[in-house]
Formats: sequence, C-alpha cells, structure tokens
Amino acid sequence: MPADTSPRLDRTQPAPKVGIVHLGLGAFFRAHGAIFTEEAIAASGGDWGILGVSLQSAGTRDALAPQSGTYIALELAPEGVKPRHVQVVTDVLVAPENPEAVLAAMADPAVKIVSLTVTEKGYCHEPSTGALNLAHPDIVHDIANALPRSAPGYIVRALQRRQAAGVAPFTAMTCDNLPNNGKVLCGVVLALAREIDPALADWIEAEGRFPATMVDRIVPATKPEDIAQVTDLIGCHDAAPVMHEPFRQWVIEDTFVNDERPDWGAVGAQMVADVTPYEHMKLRMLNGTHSSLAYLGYLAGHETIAEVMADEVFARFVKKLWMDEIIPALTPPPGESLEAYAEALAARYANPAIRHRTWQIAMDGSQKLPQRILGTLAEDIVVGRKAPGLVLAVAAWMRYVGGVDETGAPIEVKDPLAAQLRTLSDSSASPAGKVAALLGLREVFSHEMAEMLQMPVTEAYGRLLEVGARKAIEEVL
Ligand code: CS2
Repeated sequence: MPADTSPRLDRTQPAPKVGIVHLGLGAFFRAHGAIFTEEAIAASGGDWGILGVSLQSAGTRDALAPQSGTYIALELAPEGVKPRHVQVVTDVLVAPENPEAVLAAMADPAVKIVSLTVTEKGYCHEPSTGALNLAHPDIVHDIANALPRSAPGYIVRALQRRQAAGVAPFTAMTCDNLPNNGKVLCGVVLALAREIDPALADWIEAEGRFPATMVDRIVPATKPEDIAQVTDLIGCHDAAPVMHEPFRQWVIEDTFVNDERPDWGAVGAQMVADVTPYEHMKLRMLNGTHSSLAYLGYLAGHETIAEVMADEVFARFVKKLWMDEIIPALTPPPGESLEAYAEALAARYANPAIRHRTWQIAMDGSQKLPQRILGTLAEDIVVGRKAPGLVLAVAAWMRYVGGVDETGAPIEVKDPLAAQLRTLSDSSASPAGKVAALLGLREVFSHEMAEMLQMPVTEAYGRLLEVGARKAIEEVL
C-alpha cells in the first residue's frame, strides 16, 4: 500500500510513566537503548518510560508526534526481516524550541536517569585530551545563560534545579562511542558546573553518578526506500522507522544514584564493574576498522560496508588489520576471544541487508580518529610493530578531507572542522606538505604522534595518489 493512503502507525499500549530523559533521540538509541529498556520493563517492571529530547532539529519530533512517540524497529538479517513496534518513548521535546520544558522535565524527581547519544562532538571537549573546551561557543553561552544549548549545559542547569529543590541528582549515562565515556561526561559536567557555581560542582561530584557504557548495534541512517519497505510490510505508515542488524551488545558500569535503573541485566545487557576492556575492544576492532573501510572504501568507489566486504581485497585487508595490527595491541575482556569477535564482525559487516554507507561512517573523522585508530597505531609504533594498514587508513582520511575523490569529483565532507581541514590540505601542493599541515592539528594528533606519523603517512598518501586506494591496499597485504 502506498504511504499516503495507509493509516498512520499509532500506540496500541498505554504509555509508560517517564523515568528516563534521553538527550539526542537519534536512530541509534531508538534501535538500541530504547529496545533494551522496553524489554527490561516487560521483564521486571518499573516506571522507565523515555522522554526523548532533540537538541537540534524538529525532524524526529515531527515524525513521531503523530504516532504518539511509537515507531517500527526493523531487524535486518541476511535471512529475512523482523519488525517490532517500539512504544517506550512517550513524547519528544525539541530543545531549541523550548529549553524551559526540557529543563523542567530533567528536574522532575520522577526522572532518575538522563541518558545521552549526542555524538562525539556533543560533549564540547577536546578529542585529544577529553577536557571541556571552554572556548566552545555553546559552552560560552551556557556559562552566561540559565537556558542552555549544549548537552553538558542541560545536565548542569537541570542538576542545579534539583540541588536547589533538595532532589537527588539523576544518573547521567552516556551511550556515545567515546573512550572513557563516563569519565569524559563527568569531566565536562564538573568543569562547566565549576564555572557556574563551585558549590554545585562539589555537590555533583559527591552525589552524582556517571556510568561508562559500551554500546553496539549497527544502525544505518533510515532512507526513503526503508520507509516504503516498512509501510509495505506492516500496512501502516511510519514516518521514522529505524533499521538495525540482529546483533546488539550493551555493557554498563553498574553505578547509579540510589541503585535506581531498569533491569537491563535481565534482558542481556552486561552489568559490570569496569567497562574499559569492552570499550577498547569495540572502539578499536569495530569502529577502528569501520572508519578505515569507510575512507578507503569511499575512495575506491564503494557505497556501503557490505559492498566493501564483497570486494575480496578489502575483505583480506580488514582481517589483516584485526590480526596483525589491532588484536596484538589489545587485552581481551574477561572470557572473550578477540579472534572470535573479529570473525563475528566480519559476518556483521558482510550482512547484505544492511546498507550502511561509507559516507555516513566517514562523517566527523576529526572527532573519531584518536580513539578508533590513533591509540592502536601509537601502541604499535612504540613496540616496533608494523601497522601499514592503519597508516594507510590515516592517509585515506587525509585524502578524503581534501575534498576531491579519485575521479576528481568533489566529496561532501561532514565534520565540525571541515573548513579547517580543507584549508590545511590545500595549504601545500605536495603530499609531505599536506600531511604535515594536517598532522599539525593538535585537536587530533599529539605532537609525538605527529612526529611518528610524518614519514609513513606521507609515503602512504603518495601511494593513494599514485595507484588509488584499492591498489594501495593490495600493496600492504
Ligand atoms: C559507525 C558506528 O558511523 C559510525 O561511525 O562506526 O555508528 C557503528 O556503526 C556503531 O558504533 C556500531 O555499534
């Protein structure tokens, strides 16, 4: 049935009472944390309905409001699809339209958890150090104004209201792919609170909780054809379904204010004392190769990760990255085999039902490179282990942010530093000059890292120019 004549999707169950406010209600959280939470309520009860907040645009709210916050999550397995009608999101607020309503919701004593998926750049920190960037325009604004703009600003101002009202703080739980994500969030919140009111910062430090988490599920951006597929499948029109792979993993540091949280452990989340080994494994083995394949794959003309994996040169390349360059620098989490994890990743990447665009993963590279690739690379270089694949990936990122592909066509580079990256790349005509200029970006590369990388990355960049991404990969296999 065509979308315009189909009835609109709507709630079939009463909305749960709200216990969680989620900042950054994107496709990833709707296909991951929201589903875990809905299942945890079904398993063990609790008032854990989710009030979503969009920090930027009204698109998600406009799509979900006529559906009472509900939507279809479509699981895409190679052998078939499985729809689920998710009903745990009760409502969506658009922060720039009404910051007061968002703060009031976050200050409500019934809300015990504020969770976040605001992407790497949403923390307003320096990616290379993790510290709050006090010169960030949104942070400058949030220090001077009670109605904030940034995610850290909303958390601090809402906690300020709770402190004034004698209400316990909420647990602030980050679900973004950042290293030490709990510590980073705690650090930026405390630093901002200290600028506003040192006593508030002391209270948050003593009473607040910032669990670290490792989140994993591949969720490509929803495309118009996905919306049509869902309409065909369920006979209702859903303006904002989410598409996801079958796999999911959530590792959560079990530290919550008054121990109040949904029973996520009952539905497969791993509640642990230390997330670090899981986070390293995931950021370096999954996200590190995702980004490597995204830049090199895009340059080689591949549109999706599944397409990249169907190219045998790339399939051998990603295995080499895991076995020779990434796994040797990792300590496995308790009971995990990194080789088995790599095998499983290869199968997940190859899933032909998931159309995850290389261009989407290539976004925001300046914010992603340090934790995904540079940490491993630094450890490899220091012990004298050869890592030509990761070096090539860094060179491919540099080639990509130069904004022109291998056929001479422009690349639409999405990155908070896009303009600066382009200027640096254009500042020299030679590969060595371009590489040196980009390595000078202290937000991304430390001084030591830049020194170590100058020679090998220049050489790799030269190969990319001379023979193209696919051949350059063959040369390192
Ligand atoms: C991807 C991630 O877009 C990206 O940068 O690497 O979104 C990735 O799909 C998820 O982290 C998987 O859990």
